[in-house]
Amino acid sequence: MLKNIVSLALVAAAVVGGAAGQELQLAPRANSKDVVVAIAKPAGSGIKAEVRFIQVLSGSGLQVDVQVQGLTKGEKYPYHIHQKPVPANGNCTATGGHLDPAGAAAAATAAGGKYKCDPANPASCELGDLAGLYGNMTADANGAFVASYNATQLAFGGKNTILDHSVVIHGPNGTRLACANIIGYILSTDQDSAAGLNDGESGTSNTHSPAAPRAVVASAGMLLLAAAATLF
Ligand SMILES: *[C@@H]1O[C@H](CO)[C@@H](O)[C@H](O)[C@H]1NC(C)=O
Ligand SMILES: *[C@@H]1O[C@H](CO)[C@@H](O)[C@H](O)[C@H]1NC(C)=O
Ligand SMILES: *[C@@H]1O[C@H](CO)[C@@H](O)[C@H](O)[C@H]1NC(C)=O
Ligand SMILES: *[C@@H]1O[C@H](CO)[C@@H](O)[C@H](O)[C@H]1NC(C)=O
Ligand SMILES: [Cu+2]
Repeated sequence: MLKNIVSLALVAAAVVGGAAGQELQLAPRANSKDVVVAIAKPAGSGIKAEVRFIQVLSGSGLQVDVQVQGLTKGEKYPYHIHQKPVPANGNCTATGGHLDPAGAAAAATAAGGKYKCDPANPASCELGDLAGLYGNMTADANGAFVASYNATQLAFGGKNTILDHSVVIHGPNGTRLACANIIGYILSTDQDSAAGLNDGESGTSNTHSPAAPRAVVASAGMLLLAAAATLF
């Protein structure tokens, strides 16, 4: 268990250093299972952010690591996972509304009320309402914000998948200041699966010699394969 936490931390550190598609060096892991991560790097309006989603090896959900620079101290910045990807021209308005597969917002409206996320009752919250569930971004004296939490409802597959969606950071008045697509990666110490090919190995055994760990940018389909191979 402790080893898993340590490897996840190392994996996360390794990912930050690398650009998309570039080979990344990973620390040896306690077992040969692939780790699936996804990263969004919203930038704009003087804000630079990185939001990492890391598969939690035990239990459900994703660990979310948020790092932001360029905020104004004293202001509150809501942020969410939005439904649609960011188009090539970077237009944050084109990302549509919040990711809400269970229809929490519609349910609130149908009940005659206004949507309000009560973190004590996650069912009242849109799946993508990260600020509502875990708090707004706020700046320290250096204009930075850091947070880390486990979002048990988020997933890399199924109805609660975050893949093919985007992260949007709003200003205090709701303006969309920065946005980016959520890009998935498979991190593996296994050369075959690092190339996105499921070699059919099951369980925790790995008959491969420990090849140089690699990471690849993954499509949603590849991530689903890897997630399935990891979880079951
Ligand atoms: C941005 O997207 C919105 C919503 O799709 C659209 O109405 C607007 O015209 C777009 N703006 C630009 C500059 O493309
Ligand atoms: C998330 O959950 C995992 C597994 O239980 C745990 O190892 C990790 O420390 C948790 N992360 C946070 C930020 O609470
Ligand atoms: C909202 O705030 C942004 C800065 O966060 C500012 O540029 C914009 O003019 C504001 N919009 C309105 C309608 O006040
Ligand atoms: C988050 O920030 C928004 C915009 O400033 C504000 O309307 C909302 O009340 C804040 N939420 C919390 C829980 O502070
Ligand atoms: Cu939003």
